[in-house]
Amino acid sequence: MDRKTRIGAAAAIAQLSGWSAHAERDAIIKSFRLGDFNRAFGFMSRVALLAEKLDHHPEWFNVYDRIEVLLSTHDADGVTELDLTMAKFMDEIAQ
Ligand code: H2B
Repeated sequence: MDRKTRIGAAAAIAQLSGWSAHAERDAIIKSFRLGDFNRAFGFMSRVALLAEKLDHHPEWFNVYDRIEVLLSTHDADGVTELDLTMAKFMDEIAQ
């Protein structure tokens, strides 16, 4: 399947833990709490490198150790395999 084929938020969260479907958009969201700003920024830096590699970029909001993430594929107007890949990577490095 093409990585930009829409799978939808429900299918994505069924394969993840701690992610929710956005109320208005076909998008998945999660709030990460990483303990301090250094860890939060390190997390964002690692995600930024993957985002550039995949040409797929998160929407996020950061205050100190908290990062609110929203993943959706704008070109597909919804959640795709690319969002799933990115969500799994975030979960992996947030440990
Ligand atoms: N990020 C996300 N989340 N969705 C996209 O559809 C997308 C992107 N498209 N990053 C890419 C960039 C596109 O705009 C460029 C031109 O390839």
